[in-house]
Amino acid sequence: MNTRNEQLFARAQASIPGGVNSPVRAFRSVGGCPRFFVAGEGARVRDADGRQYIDYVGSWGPLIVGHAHPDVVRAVQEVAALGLSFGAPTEREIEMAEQIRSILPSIELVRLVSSGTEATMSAIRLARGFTGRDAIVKFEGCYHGHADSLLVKAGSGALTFGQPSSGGVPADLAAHTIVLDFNDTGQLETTFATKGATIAAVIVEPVVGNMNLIMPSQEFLMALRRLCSEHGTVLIFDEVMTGFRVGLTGAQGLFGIVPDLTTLGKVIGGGMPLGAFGGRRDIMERIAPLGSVYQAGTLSGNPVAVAAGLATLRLIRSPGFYDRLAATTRSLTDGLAAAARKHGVAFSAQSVGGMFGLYFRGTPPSSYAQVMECDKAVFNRFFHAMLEQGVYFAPSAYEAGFVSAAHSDADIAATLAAADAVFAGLADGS
Ligand code: KE4
Repeated sequence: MNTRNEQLFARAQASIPGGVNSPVRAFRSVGGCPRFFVAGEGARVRDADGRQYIDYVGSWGPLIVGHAHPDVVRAVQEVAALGLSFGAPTEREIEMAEQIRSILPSIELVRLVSSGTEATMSAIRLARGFTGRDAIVKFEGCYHGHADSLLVKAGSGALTFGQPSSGGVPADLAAHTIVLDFNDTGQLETTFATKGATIAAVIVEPVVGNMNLIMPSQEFLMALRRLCSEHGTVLIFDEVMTGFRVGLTGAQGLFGIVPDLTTLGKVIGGGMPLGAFGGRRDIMERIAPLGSVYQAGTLSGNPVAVAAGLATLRLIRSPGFYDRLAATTRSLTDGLAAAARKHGVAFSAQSVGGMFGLYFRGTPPSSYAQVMECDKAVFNRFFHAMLEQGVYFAPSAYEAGFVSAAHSDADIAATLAAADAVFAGLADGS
């Protein structure tokens, strides 16, 4: 007898490519049938078969205060009742821009958009317009959304399906994208020594979340900053995932690096469609209507999305929010590593703020090559076994995980109890 999830998946595939509106949701790399969720509350979600899961995806990062937080829902209801969109400026957008600037002082001017992809696509065009150069640098395994220039050796869903370089991207456009190895400072130095004068921008996930969680070396980030300054290259920190996630001031605050531009998304919308890009005034003033670099959006700064974001920012700015979030996340990763060790499973885990990585290798990877050494088959068995136990991790070995303020000690304890049984099963090959 087919489950409701299976019935919905079959129906979805009749009308939607792969049955999903974003590829990584399709369970293609872990196998099996995606769960169709009907409701979320706090740290938990419920699927079409009525099964509940402790959720460590949180819509891929936005739900840092948990599902359906009453303050966020109320803000959305109140603002929606006043009108969903005007295509004209509203005071709330100014408040959001002021909030972002007060939290991230590297941002002097900021433009709101409707997704992380729009933010990074716009930032790349702006850097090219500002410098008059065409080449950009990205790093293998990093994912910055699906703009053409950035779908070259990308991470996340592209990596998950083994198509890191997408079809449909013209070769003479992809030729302007130089792909280097994350954390390889020597290669960076060499590239800038020979091509620095041609490079418009470097775009980087300062803490990588799209080839699983990879931490940067301080040396690498400092070299990035120094080399970009020396060669007049725009340094873009793509903080769509790390912004307000690894700490209130993102990776730039954590590592003390001042980027020229920052891209944001996810948390700033609290689950609603909102992204942003911003940074140095002299660069941002090149954006239309002030400058020659065009960028626009019917729903940019949408009042309802901004209301959800503002309610979320109010909650995350409460005293001790990130200390508690980091402690909860660390108790998860420490507990999982202890359970794996107890059963002799080759496993490691790490966390930063409310974000974590799980690896089926003895130590956390620090490069794309080391990520490729992780045992993906064992991860897939772990993923499904945990799903059966009512714990929902990202359906891909190449994604980071997320904890919310709604995850209680009881949720972590329940997760670790499930993991103990699962690691025991993995150890005896079941
Ligand atoms: P969106 O266009 O999906 O809002 O943002 C693109 C993006 C840009 N930069 C970074 C660092 C990102 O992580 C993302 C999107 N992240 C993925 C999860 N790894 C979104 C999930 C999906 O593609 O469905």
